[in-house]
Amino acid sequence: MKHNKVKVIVQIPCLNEEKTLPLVLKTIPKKIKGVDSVEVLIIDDGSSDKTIEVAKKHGVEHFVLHKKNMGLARSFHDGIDYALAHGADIVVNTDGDNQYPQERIGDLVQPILNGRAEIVIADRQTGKIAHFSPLKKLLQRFGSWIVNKAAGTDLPDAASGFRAYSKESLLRINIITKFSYCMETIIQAGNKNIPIESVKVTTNKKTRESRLFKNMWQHMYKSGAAIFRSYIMYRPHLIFNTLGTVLFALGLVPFVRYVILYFAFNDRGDHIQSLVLGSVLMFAAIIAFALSVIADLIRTNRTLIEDNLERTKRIQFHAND
Ligand SMILES: Nc1nc2c(ncn2[C@@H]2O[C@H](COP(=O)(O)OP(=O)(O)O)[C@@H](O)[C@H]2O)c(=O)[nH]1
Ligand SMILES: [Mg+2]
Repeated sequence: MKHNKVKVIVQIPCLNEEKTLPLVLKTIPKKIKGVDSVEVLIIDDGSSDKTIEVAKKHGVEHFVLHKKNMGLARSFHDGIDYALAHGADIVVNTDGDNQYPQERIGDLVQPILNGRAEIVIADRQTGKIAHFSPLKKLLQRFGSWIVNKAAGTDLPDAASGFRAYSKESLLRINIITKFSYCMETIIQAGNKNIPIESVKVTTNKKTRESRLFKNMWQHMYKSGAAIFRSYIMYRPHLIFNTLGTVLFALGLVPFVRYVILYFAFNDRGDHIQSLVLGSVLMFAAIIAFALSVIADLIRTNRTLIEDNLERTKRIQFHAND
């Protein structure tokens, strides 16, 4: 990093975390090697408990307040905006339920300070977490595998929310979906060739059930939808051309059958059904190929808009001064 003074802002998105927040705040290091100041930012997403009072009592000076619950992705987005506007060089995200070991924030920011990475993700080593069932562990691995495929990365824990982001990476990433910014940031960063590293950590004891997901199936469904959308955004060719090719091949079968029967066997019988089925499948294939072209055109547009957004953010946050 080229800055003389390095400021780290640790942001904690909170929804009614009065019970566990003191633990989180106490374990955030006051000093980090190579860093000049560590400050804490609470994003309160419409808590109805004493989250804000508790945070103030523990010396937190930065707040983003939502009067109404706006969701985690939006909270993350607003926190980033606030942190960059207040001079953060690195933004660390941790949870309010004390799931993550804040003591390790120093290790999390090192790869950024060394210039090796722009994003560092804590690897919770989910395979070793005692309260995760074997099925949940398997699904975690599968989820990470799909995200890595979409991003072109090789990260062990794609769903971990304990992360450090450099200012540079934050200027280039845009949170779009309402859900699962965790995976979205990886897929975007991977596709933009932003270097990501992971650091092994051990999670703390579970303090309560997840509030983001009622159960594993809901988690899977939502993650699946988010990943699918990312594929359509970043790999539209793969999706639509595969679909088109499969439909085309399927459509060819009844056609070929018809032609062979008609010409080779001179069978002039009732085979119009084959022609109809073949035509329908072929048309579907053409639509898929057309969607591929359209998706590609939209992607070109998005790239231009994103470039514009990055330049705007650089001006807004004085990144070029
Ligand atoms: N801003 C915001 N934060 C939330 C919301 N729901 C949960 N959180 C926070 O997101 C973090 C993770 O939530 P948690 O329930 O532990 O989900 P887990 O990641 O599945 O364990 C915690 O810091 C919560 O306070 C929400 O609706 N809005
Ligand atoms: Mg949690």
